[in-house]
Amino acid sequence: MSLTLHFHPLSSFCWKVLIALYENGVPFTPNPVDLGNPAEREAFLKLWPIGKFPVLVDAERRETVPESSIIIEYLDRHYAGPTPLIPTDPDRALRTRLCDRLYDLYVHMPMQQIVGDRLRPHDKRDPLGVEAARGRIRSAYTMFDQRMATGPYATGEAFTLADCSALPALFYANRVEPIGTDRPNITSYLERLKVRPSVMRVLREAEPYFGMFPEEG
Ligand SMILES: N[C@@H](CCC(=O)N[C@@H](CS)C(=O)NCC(=O)O)C(=O)O
Repeated sequence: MSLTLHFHPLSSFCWKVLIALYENGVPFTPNPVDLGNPAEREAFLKLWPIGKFPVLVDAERRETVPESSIIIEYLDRHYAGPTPLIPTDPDRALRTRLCDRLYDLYVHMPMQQIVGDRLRPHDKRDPLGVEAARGRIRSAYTMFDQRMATGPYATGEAFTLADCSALPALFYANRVEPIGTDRPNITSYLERLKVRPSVMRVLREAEPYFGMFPEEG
């Protein structure tokens, strides 16, 4: 098999890529990485010195591809399947990439900041940073709720890269900063995504690890 995905089943950015792989039934070898294990960490850092997963290795094309959005573009270009993840129309492609950026930067990363803060010792926590992150997520929820008024997917009729980004971002952000009842469009969008077969598979595979998610406190 040509493709190996270095990942962790609980990692939200890895979910993005797993959803894309499952959408198109792309065969790959999963390599779960435990960054807490010194030998695995060292091997992973040799592969990708930034040390963040997911990383896709394509043995046949001799490519090591980091960064979830870039991996999805790579898969779409070289391992296309029934679900095109980047629209062929350039303007629609641009809107898709914009939506992917917006979910990553204003929902996913602030969510990571809040979760990361919970893992710190109490005297090293950053309540102001966490409050700012919560505010950023809330503004993004409101913006996405307005953008989702048409749906059914993030950029319209077709499931794309933007939906691969939206699901992990909204799923975990909703746990740390609940979407609430006053944003019906993204609430129903998230529920719609959760029953997509690719997403159901990712959630099922992550379930044994959910106990590792740090709760508030
Ligand atoms: N911009 C990166 C972000 C990747 C990322 O933040 N991955 C997290 C897991 S969700 C990670 O590797 N964390 C481990 C660490 O930072 O040590 C992407 O889109 O792939």
